[in-house]
Amino acid sequence: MGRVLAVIIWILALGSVALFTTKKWWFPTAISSHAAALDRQFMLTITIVGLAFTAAQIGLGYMVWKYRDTGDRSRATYTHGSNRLEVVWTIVTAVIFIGLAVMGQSVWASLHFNKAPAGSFRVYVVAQQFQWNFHYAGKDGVFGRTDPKLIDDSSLNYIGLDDTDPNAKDDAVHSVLAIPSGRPVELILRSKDVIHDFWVPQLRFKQDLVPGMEIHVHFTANQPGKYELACAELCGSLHFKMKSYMLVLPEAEHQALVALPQDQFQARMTELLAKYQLPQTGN
Ligand SMILES: [Cu+2]
Repeated sequence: MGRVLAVIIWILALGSVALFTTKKWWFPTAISSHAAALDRQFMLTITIVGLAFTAAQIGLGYMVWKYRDTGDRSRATYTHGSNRLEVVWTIVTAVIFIGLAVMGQSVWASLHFNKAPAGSFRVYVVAQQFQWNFHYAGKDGVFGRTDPKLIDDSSLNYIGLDDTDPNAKDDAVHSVLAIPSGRPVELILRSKDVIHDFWVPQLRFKQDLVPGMEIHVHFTANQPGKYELACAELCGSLHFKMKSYMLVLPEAEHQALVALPQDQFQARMTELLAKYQLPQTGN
């Protein structure tokens, strides 16, 4: 029985590793400028963790095999172990994992902690159960005033935009995120109710939206197209419906879109959504 268990452990371990090494299920093709560095870090981390996992499982199977019940009724012996070994592998493990964490934070921190570059295209993202609202500044590039007291979902004023503010006249609010290709984008993330999470797998970008907080993040997408945008935080009973699209548009097409007045903006967005196709799955 001990041998069977050992072999099962090895098969399960190698099967798990094969799921990753064959890359049958893998990330979609990346479309952001930081993605290469992030994917490199991911590969490094998963390779080191994978090697440690494989070694540990092979060792576990070996112990199960070697110390199986052979029916000779010999008594087990107690050993206290080795303090030196304990210290060595604790330090080695700590160095590896702290090293990976320190290396990994540089890309992440550059997008989450640093200020967005000057000239970034800015969008306010207001999440709510269960939809995305993207607030565009319009032709003047200045956001109209918003006030939580003016929020009225029944009249479609989801973000509380103050119509009396002159800067709000050319603003547009839409459920789809449209950003320029090749130009930095700054998102200012807010939530009206619970924690939501902005996630576009191709962007290699994921960030929570937290009620009461205004979270600034930035990135640059460089591949025009239509991409699925999901809420990646279980935010309520209709969480699964909280999805939308992100359109990455060539700069000129994007500039023309955001300069349109609100009603034409909505119509143009519908056209653009039909014009661009989602990437083929599995790539
Ligand atoms: Cu959500």
